[in-house]
Amino acid sequence: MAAVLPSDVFSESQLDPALVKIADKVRRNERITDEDAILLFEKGSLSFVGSLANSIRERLHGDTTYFNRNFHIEPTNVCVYSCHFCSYSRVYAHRDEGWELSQQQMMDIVKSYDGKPVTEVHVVGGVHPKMNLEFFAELMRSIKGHRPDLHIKGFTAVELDYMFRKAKKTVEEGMAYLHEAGLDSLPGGGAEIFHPEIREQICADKIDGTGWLHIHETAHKLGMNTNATMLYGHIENYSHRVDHMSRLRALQDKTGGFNTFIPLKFRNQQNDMSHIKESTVIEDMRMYAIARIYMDNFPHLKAYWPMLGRHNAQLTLSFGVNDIDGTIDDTTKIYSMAGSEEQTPSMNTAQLVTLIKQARRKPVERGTLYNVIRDYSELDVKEIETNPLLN
Ligand code: V47
Ligand code: SF4
Repeated sequence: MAAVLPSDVFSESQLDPALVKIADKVRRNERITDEDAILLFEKGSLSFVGSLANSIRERLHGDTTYFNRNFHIEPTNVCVYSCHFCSYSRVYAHRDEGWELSQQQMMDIVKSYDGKPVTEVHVVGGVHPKMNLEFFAELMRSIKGHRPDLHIKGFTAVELDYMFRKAKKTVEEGMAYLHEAGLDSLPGGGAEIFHPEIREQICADKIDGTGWLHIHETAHKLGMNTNATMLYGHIENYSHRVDHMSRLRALQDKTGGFNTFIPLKFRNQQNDMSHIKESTVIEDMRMYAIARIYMDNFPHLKAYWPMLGRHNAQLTLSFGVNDIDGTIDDTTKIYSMAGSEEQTPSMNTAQLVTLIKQARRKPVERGTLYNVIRDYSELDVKEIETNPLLN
């Protein structure tokens, strides 16, 4: 698909002059300011921001759309924290209503993928007071001992902060220890909204924004890549979103260690914030588009389909997104419990490839660090379905 520049689509005489200036910056490949981003949120129509974002996406990646083959391990949903948006966790006193996996049970999950072409395990869960640094270092060693080539993307900054403090280690010491044990990279969770005005209302008791950024910076210094998320569409306003993205963009300027930015749509089922209406699909697409325009130093923008639903994730491919995460294989509960359309999130390779091809994009399987594993654009879906190495 050829990149369509905004000037081809809009009659600029009808546009707010400030929006025209932003379009010019994008055309010249210049960074937009925080004020520009707020203006885009306030005044940029879906087609305006979408066309700008699409031109950036096509400049960076052409039609390439990445996915990976992965599964999750969620060691527990017992959590010492009580984030109001969380539908998933159970307090320690009610742990009988939740789950706590043993090392053996987690290794059984890993072993159930023996012979299957997955490349990544994503380990994420609640913050359990008894699952400590040593417990997780042992898990890392066992996974690597069993399957050394499996990339371990694990633990939000929230989980890491708790386990390092409990083990009386500095962030530097704790991170180096887990990395040595086998942890390869960090997922982007726990970021929510950094601004204290919002963070104190939705997740006051866990690590603050500065602490989250410090943990990711430390990982980057050790040569590990990480992701970053933002939980949007609840009580925050546009300036809180821009503040959040601005802190991430500044850290990325410093370290270059982030791979992908993942806006996460707030889902409102079975949590303390259920009275808040969810964002509309139009607002979701505008969010992705503005993220692509503003986060100029993030190579990738991901739509996480188990949370957004596969059809809306497909739509984001026209609004700046170039990655839709992975096969998942029904191994995560965070989003089904929060009311996502995806109650048993699982897509095989053929389904992911079809989803991407229907959007007229080029499906490419990647490793966690965006190394290309296979280009599926020329492969027929039947061929994928019948080849056990491909599906
Ligand atoms: O930090 C919790 C979010 C995150 C809700 O890095 C909710 O590749 C919406 O970060 N509505 C954890 N979101 C998951 C995460 C993630 C997922 C997939 C890929 C990657 C990656 C990271 O889930 C939490 C929180 O922001 N979350 N509850 C909810 N009701
Ligand atoms: Fe615990 Fe994470 Fe849920 Fe917060 S979002 S309560 S830290 S599991």
